[in-house]
Amino acid sequence: MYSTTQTFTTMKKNNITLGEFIIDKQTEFQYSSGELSKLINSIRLAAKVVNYEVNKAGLVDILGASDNINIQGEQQQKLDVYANEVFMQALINREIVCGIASEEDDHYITIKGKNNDHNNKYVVLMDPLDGSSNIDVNVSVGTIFSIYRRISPEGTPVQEIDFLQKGSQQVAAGYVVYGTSTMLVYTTGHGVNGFTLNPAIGTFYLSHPNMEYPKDGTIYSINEGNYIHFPQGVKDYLKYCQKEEGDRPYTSRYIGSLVSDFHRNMIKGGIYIYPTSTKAPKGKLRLLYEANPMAFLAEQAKGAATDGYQRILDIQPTALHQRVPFFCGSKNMVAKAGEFMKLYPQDSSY
Ligand code: P6P
Repeated sequence: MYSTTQTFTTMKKNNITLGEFIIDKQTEFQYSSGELSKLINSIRLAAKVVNYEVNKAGLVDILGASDNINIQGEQQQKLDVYANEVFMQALINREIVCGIASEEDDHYITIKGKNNDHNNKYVVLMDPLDGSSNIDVNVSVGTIFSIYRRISPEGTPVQEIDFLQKGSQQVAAGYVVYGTSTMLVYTTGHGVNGFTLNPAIGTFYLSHPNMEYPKDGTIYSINEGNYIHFPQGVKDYLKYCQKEEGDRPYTSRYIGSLVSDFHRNMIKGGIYIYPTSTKAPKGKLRLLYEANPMAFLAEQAKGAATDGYQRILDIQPTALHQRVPFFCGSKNMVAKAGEFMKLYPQDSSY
C-alpha cells in the first residue's frame, strides 16, 4: 500500500501538464524562453476551443459545407472556417506573431504588435482543420501548425519571404488530433512529445513522452483508389509490400486524415504516401503547412520524410500554397520506397 507521500510523488511524476512541461523545457528553446510559452499556450487554448466544437459538431447546425470555396478549390466546411478564426484570434491576442498563413486564406495576414508596430518575431503557418471532409462522418480530423522566426527586418511589415523558408528553418511544429481522445503533439527541435486532453478539467497531460517511429513497420497508408494514376515507382513499392515473403505481407491502413494516419504510424510504425499522379501532378499535400511541419515531427521522432527523392525539409518553397509529393514514416520504409522511386526519372514538374 502506498503512503500518501509516495502516492502523491508517483502521481506528480506521471501527470505533468502541458503548461508545466513548457516551463520545464523553456531553457531548451534557443530564443527568448517566454516566447515559446506564449506560442504554444495560444495553440493550446485554441485547440481546446476547437475541440469543444468538433466534439459536438453532430449536434448543432455547424456541420456541412459553408457556401465558401477556399483557394484550394475545396468546399469549405463550416468547422474549417470556425477553426481558422479561433486559431487566428488566439495567435493575434498573444501579440507574438507578425504574420499568419492559413490553408483557408488566399494570402498571409500581417499582424501588428502591441504598440501598433511590426516588432513581433514569429510567423505561423497552419492548416486549421485538416481532413475536414471527414467531419460529417465522424472521422478524426486535425490541426497542423508550423512556426518560424521572421527573416525580414524587425520593425517592418512581414513579407512573403518570412513564410517561404525551408522546412529545416522551423523553430517549432505540431498537430492537434481530435480523435477518440484529443491530443496535442509538438516539437521545438528537441524530440516529440504528446499531450492528451482531460476534457473534464480542460487540461492537457503528458501522455506520450519522447515519441519515436519504430525504424520499420508493416503499415502503408495510401489511397489505392488512385493506383492506376500513380508513378511506376509507387506501384512497384506497393507490389513489394503486398508480396508474400517472410513475415510480410503488410497491412493497408488509410483514414483519409493525414494527422490520424501520421499519428498511428508514428506509434505503430508505418509509411504514409501521397504521391504525384495523373490526377494530382504536383501531389495533393501543401508543402508549407502540411508536409513541412509533419516532416519536422517525423525527423524529430527518428523517422523520415521525402518527396520520393529528396528530404522535404530541404525543399526551397516558391509559393504559399504549393503542393508536394509526400512519403513519411519509419526510416527504413521511406528508404525502401525511395529505392523504387529512383529507378525512374523524377518528375520535376511540381
Ligand atoms: P484523398 C485531407 O483533405 C488531406 O489533405 C489529408 O488529410 C488526407 O490524408 C488526404 O487529403 C486525403 O486525400 O485524395 O485520399 O481523399
